[in-house]
Amino acid sequence: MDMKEKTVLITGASSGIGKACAEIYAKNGANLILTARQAEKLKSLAVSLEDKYKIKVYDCAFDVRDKKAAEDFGKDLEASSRIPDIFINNAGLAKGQEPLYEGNTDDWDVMIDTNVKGFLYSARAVIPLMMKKNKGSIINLGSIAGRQVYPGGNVYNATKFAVNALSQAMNLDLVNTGIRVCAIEPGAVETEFSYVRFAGDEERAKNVYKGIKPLTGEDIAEIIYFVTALPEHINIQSLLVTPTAQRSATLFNRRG
Ligand code: 8X3
Repeated sequence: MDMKEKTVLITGASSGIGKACAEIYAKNGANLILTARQAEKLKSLAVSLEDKYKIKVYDCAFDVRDKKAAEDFGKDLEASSRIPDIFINNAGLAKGQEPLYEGNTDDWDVMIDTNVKGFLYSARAVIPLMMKKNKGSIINLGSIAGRQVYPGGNVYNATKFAVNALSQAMNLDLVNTGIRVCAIEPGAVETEFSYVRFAGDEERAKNVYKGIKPLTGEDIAEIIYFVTALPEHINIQSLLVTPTAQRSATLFNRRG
């Protein structure tokens, strides 16, 4: 598939897997629509990708938790005829890993509001636009945490189980269209993920990847690119991806 004619929309585009996706599609000549919370960070990414790859980037900073902002974003895209061919519903995060009975309820709100409600608001705003073309690819960022619960994962697990369910639901609801839906479900990917989860505790974050060769955001971006570049009649509905040193949510071969 030639990406040069395609428009790729990425939420949570300013860091981690989202940023790596922006880079790989830009490198292959796609035009981008990028969203994230931090306007300045997003703008500087947009400008650098435009310069480097001579593509068009439309950046729109908003918080996916804000229902009205997500609705306005959809209207803005429609009014300016920016219809995505590929939609990477990526914005999400983990906060904390305490047992449920000690959990921070503010952290729960942030995870549920971002990973479930923000995911849904984004989908509700963008999918109707894609239906105008009646084809395209949706990539939902799930997690191994959406297939297997692990100690302290509780609410984060629940949000990623929701993403898993909603990806399946999207495939059913879009059966009469050419829009295909894939849940990418990574295990250990070394990005800012664990720093955010452990509120900037570097040592705790580093320990997550200790003694293993983790996946990188670029690894996942390559897989996402592959899935969306396949011929239109192929729909990979889900992909569980781990480092070779990880075989379940909790089983690692830590040599280091
Ligand atoms: C990220 C992977 O195992 O930390 O979703 O939940 S894990």
